[in-house]
Amino acid sequence: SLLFFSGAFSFAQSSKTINQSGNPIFKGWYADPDAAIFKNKYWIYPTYSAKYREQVFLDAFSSEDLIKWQKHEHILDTAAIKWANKAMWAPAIVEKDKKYYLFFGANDIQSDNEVGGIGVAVSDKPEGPFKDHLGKPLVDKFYNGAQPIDQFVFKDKDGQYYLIYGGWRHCNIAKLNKDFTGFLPFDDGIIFKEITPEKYVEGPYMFIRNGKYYFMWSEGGWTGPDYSVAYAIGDSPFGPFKRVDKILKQDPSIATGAGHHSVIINKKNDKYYIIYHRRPLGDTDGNHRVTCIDEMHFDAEGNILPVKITNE
Ligand code: FUB
Repeated sequence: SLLFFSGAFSFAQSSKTINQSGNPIFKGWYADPDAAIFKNKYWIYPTYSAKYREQVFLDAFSSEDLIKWQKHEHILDTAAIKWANKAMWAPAIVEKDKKYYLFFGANDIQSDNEVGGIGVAVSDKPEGPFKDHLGKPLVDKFYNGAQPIDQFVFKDKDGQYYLIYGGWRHCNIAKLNKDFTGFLPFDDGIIFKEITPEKYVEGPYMFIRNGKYYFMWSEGGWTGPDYSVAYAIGDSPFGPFKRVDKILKQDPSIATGAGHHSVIINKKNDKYYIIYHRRPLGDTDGNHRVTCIDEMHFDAEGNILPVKITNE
């Protein structure tokens, strides 16, 4: 577990700084956390977990020590994104050429005839304000059956950025162009390559460890107790990815439905942390999701060990 101080929660006087020891790491209903480190600070970009029509903005959180979290309100909202009107989901942040790009889903489109999909916003600072980068979605259709949501931006060893995304049990990877305004075709001319592993539902994530590509995703129904995270290991970002196992799931003594995660790697001490959301025990509101951090360990062969979810 990620325990720096023991004892009860203590909240700092400022309404925007939360000094909280333990999980959840900050107050409020926040899901789908994407974590990053910018200039010696940890940043978390989550979904504001409310009803569809209330999901019209994104907040971010920053911390120097993973204990005191500063809330940055409305770093992006639908006033800046004219084509978006609800369901602003699952941000994915990336820094490139001194700019911060925030990829997000909006409108939860159910067909190619609706307006919405995956958008890109840009700012000079991690706390925003972010502006619409394109004036329209970057992905606005269902390629290979993948709903255009749950984006993750992956930087490969050679510096190439990829968009990995997809709901509705399909996952695509696409090669981003230099200024994130569109995609470059693969050698075979394809733009959206499907890399869906067995049991994949949504929430993809990728990182490299000892030269191997770890691909992780959520399984189960997003409001149910079976919501969880599983993974595969491949030799390239395109796989093939053979599912290894589930590594994050509910614990009936702690919380239910643990999923949609990201990973922080502390290169100084080679520690890995999984940042994810889960639902408090006994709660019946599917949107009551809170953001938590726990440690992630590997065995000698490089397999991810089951994560122990904690209150610490
Ligand atoms: O938060 C909205 C949706 O719920 C996300 O896009 C999914 O991954 C699930 O967490």
